[in-house]
Amino acid sequence: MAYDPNNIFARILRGEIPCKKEYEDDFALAFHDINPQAPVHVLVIPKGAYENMTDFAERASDSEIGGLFRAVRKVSAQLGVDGPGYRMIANIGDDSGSEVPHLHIHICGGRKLGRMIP
Ligand code: DGP
Repeated sequence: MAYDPNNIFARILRGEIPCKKEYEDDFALAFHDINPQAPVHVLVIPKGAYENMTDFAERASDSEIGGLFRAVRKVSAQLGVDGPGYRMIANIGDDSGSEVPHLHIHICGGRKLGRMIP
């Protein structure tokens, strides 16, 4: 499926829709989830147009891939969850329940998280 340039996160990247920004650099933007599932719930997205992790792994440059994961690390430190721990989630495809077709890594933490491996 082709990337939809009008998905909600593409519009956030273009500044057409506001977000509560936590972090930004050349490769990534991080903002607070609109419907938080934990005391800390932030989404980290690449600036490039990638639908999900499959698309990203296939088409993104090594710099973009490194940049996204370094941003996750910086955001976790900035939010203070790197010490106590946190969970990264990237939903892919229909079975995962993924809603927004722009790659996003959820960072969830700030409390003890239940086991979630199905
Ligand atoms: P997923 O199910 O993995 O596709 O997660 C999508 C997440 O995006 C979900 O937790 C809610 C969040 N979300 C959806 N629309 C918006 C929005 O307009 N702003 C923000 N900040 N988050 C959004």
